Amino acid sequence: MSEPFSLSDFEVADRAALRRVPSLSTELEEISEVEYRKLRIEKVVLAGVWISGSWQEATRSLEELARLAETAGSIVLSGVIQRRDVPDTATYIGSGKALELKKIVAETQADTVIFDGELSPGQLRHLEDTVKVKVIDRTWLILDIFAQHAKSRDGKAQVSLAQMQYMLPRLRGWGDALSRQAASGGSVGIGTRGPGETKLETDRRRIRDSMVKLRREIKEMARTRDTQRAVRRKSNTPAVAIAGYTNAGKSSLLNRITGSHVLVEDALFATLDTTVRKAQAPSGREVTISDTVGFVRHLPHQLVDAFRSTLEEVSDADVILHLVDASDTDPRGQYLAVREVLSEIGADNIREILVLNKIDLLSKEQREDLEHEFFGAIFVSAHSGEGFENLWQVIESNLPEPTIEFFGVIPYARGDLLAKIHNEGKLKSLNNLEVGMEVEALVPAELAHQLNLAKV
Ligand SMILES: Nc1nc2c(ncn2[C@@H]2O[C@H](COP(=O)(O)OP(=O)(O)OP(=O)(O)O)[C@@H](O)[C@H]2O)c(=O)[nH]1
Ligand SMILES: [Mg+2]
Repeated sequence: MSEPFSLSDFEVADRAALRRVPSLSTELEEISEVEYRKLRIEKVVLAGVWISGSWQEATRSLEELARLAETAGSIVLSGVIQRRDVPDTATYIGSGKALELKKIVAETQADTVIFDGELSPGQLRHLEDTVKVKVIDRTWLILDIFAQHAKSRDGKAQVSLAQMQYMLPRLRGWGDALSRQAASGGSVGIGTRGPGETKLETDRRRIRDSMVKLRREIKEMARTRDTQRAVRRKSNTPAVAIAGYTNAGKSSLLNRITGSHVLVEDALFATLDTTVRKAQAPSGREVTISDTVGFVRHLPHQLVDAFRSTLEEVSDADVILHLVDASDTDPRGQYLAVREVLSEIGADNIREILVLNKIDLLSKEQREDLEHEFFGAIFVSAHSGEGFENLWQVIESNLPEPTIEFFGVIPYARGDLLAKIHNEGKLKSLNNLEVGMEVEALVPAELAHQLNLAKV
């Protein structure tokens, strides 16, 4: 997976020698269409259209699609890009190209074609009818990766909901033969179907029912998380959220700052669940730092919707560390894609610190170019630790200021309050008097209240 994918690298004949997965046709009668779509995508051909931008951008996009496909566990056999002014309404790539694709599929014995975009239900149907194998798009591929990586109950529910939402308008049913067979009391899903209901209708009904249930579950889980966040907020600890493109090094950054051991992997979407940890800034002030799911170009809006409550960790933060992989071929593209999602989740007004990570991989010239391009950004390496002192300084200067002035004398026995001032506020002066400690500080409201109660 670490090898960059190159379209010309593939020896089609070589790959075709691989054993073909046994045909799915016999299984189709036993499973619902949703399950069929979820079947492991094994040997794939990629197809994209080049509409705007440079040729380089078009290939880069297909290369990223290949990485996504590999992350989902497939072997990429071949890839095609078609130049068009607009995608074809019926077949996305155009009917001529679709026939060409059919030939490539037959030659390579691929079992799936993945399109680099989101296909309309009609396009999906046309293309499946033409190429005669399963057709999926970038959106479904990303949903599939999320489904494979989701671990928590919460994450699984959110992904399932997104998958169903995507699937509902795209269900095809398996043709008349199958529904007739079912209607006449065949072996398909006995007892699950009302009188006269086709398999397609049954699938639709099942999905709608499950979606209602999932929405309810997700809401309940979100409530628990809201409560936890409310507790953290009440303690006046500023919240710093790490956001960024998938594989930018967000989990690595969290681990370095907080000494945690969140899974770090050279894979897309390694992290789906949010981790929140406490950390202490060099001045002693406490903050929480959260690591969460990464973003990608054209992140499916179904996912953004379903993950909205998870992403509140970001949209509710005081400061966002926007992490960009400086060693990527297109850091600006990553940056823009993340900005887009941030604005979609209503986080574009939050203070944002731009951090370019993985500078240990850059040459001197590359670094200078990026320093010029991303003027004012912080350059770090989560691996070597370079730049972290500076990063902390910038984080601290962006934390919300404690607002209440306190001046008074607190008893020596209340060292706990002094510690709190260090953690949550700013100590301006400290005089040790006979009766106690004379303190001048800027503190949050809650702590000001406690200090006033303890004052001598
Ligand atoms: N050379 C180098 N590699 C890094 C650095 N930071 C992270 N990596 C590598 O980049 C890959 C991704 O790191 P993660 O921390 O998992 O990235 P992430 O942003 O959490 O990724 P997802 O959770 O998958 O979105 C891993 O192979 C890391 O070892 C760095 O500063 N330098
Ligand atoms: Mg991660």
